[in-house]
Amino acid sequence: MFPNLQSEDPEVYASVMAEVNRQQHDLELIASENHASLAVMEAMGSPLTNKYAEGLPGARYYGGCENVDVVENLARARARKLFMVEGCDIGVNVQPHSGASANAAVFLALLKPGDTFLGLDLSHGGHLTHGSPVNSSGRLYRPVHYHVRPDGWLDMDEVRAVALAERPKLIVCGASAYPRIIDFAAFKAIADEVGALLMADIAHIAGLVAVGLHPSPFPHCDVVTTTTHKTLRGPRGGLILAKRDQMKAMNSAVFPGSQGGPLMHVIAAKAVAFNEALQPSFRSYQEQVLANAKAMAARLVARGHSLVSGGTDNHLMLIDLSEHPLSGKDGELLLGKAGITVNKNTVPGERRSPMVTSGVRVGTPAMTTRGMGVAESEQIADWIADLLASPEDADVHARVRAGVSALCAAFPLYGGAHGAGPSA
Ligand code: DSN
Repeated sequence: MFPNLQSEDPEVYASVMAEVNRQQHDLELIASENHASLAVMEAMGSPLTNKYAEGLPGARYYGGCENVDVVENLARARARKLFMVEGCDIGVNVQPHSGASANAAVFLALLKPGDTFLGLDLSHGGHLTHGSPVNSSGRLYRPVHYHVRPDGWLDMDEVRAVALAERPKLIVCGASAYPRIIDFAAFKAIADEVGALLMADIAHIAGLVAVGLHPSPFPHCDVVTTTTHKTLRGPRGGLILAKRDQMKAMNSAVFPGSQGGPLMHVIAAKAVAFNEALQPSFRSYQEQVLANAKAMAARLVARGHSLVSGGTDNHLMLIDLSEHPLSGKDGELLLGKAGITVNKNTVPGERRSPMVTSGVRVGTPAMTTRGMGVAESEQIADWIADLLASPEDADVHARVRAGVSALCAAFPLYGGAHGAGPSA
C-alpha cells in the first residue's frame, strides 16, 4: 500500500499505516465518522488536486478546466437527484470545504453582521457553527438559542416562544448530537409565523434523508447544508442545497465570499460517493444503520443505562452518565483503551465542563459499513456496559479488547460488502 509514499517519506508513511491499522483493528463508533469506499479515496488521491478552478463549471477564472467541469457537473447533478423532492426545485453547490465552511457561507449570504438568528444550543446537541460565542457565527451575528427539554426531546414550544420574542432573520434546525427525528414542517410553521428564513444543517442525517429514512428538509427549508462524510459516507467535505431563488446568493457566498479555489479532487470524490448513495444498496445500508442503533440502544437500556431521550430514531445515541461516577471523558478513555472509539459529549442539564462532560455519544454508521449487524451491535453494547460497570477490572478490559480485535478481524475493512480491495 502507498509504495511511493513509503520510499519518499517514511515518517509520514509510518503514521498513515498506523492509522490504517487503527481503523482496521479498532471499532469506530464516533457518530460523525465512517469508512469511505476505495473508489471515493482513489478520487480524493487523484491529480485533480493540482487544478485551480475558481468559479463554477463553464464560468471559471482559469484555463484548462474542461475535465474538472465534467466532474463538478456530475457531482451537482447527482447531489440534486439524491436530495430533490417532488415539486421543489433545488440548486446545489458542491464546493464547500467542510460543513463549517458551508454554514459560514450561508450566514454570509443570508445575514448582515449583527443580525439575529436562532439555533440549537451547543450543549443541547447543536453545533459550534450554530452560534457558539467562540465561532464566527457567534461573533459576527447575534445568535439566540433553543434547547431540548429535560427529557431530551426538542422543545418546539420554546423554539416558537424565542422566535416570537426575538424575531430572528434566520432559524437554523439540525443538530450534531440529537437522536430523534427533526420535524422540519414544525420549524417551517414557526419560521413563517415570524417571517424568518429556514435553514437545516443535516450533516449527521444526510444519508438517512437521501434514502427517505428521515423526512426531507425540502420543501420546508430555504437552504440546507451538510457534510459529505458522515452517514453520507463520502469524502470529508461540505455541500449546500437551496431553493432556486437562493442559489445565486449561495454560490457567490462560497466563492468569492468565503473560499478560493475549490478542491477538485474532493469534488470528484463527492461525485463518486453521491453515485454510491443513489444505488439500492445504500438504502439497505442505511436501514441497517438504524436497526443497529436501535438494537444497541435497547441493549444499553436493558443493561441499566440511561440514554438521552430514552433511545434513538437515527444513527446515534447519547449515554447519559450524569448519575454515574464516570464522566464522559472517563468513558471515552476507558472504551478507547479497549479499542472502542467514541467521543465524550455534553448532555442536557450538563453539570460538568465541556472538556469533561457527562455523556458518551455512540453511532453506528462506521461499524455498519464493515458489515456488522444487530447481533454485533448487541455484543458491542454489552462490552460498553461491561466496561462502564467495571472500569478498573483488568480481566474485563482484556476480554473486551480481545473480543473487539476478533470482531474487527471478522469484518475486515475494504474486504467485502463495501468495496473490494486490500485488507489493511
Ligand atoms: N464534529 C462533528 C461531529 O462530530 O458531530 C460535527 O461537525
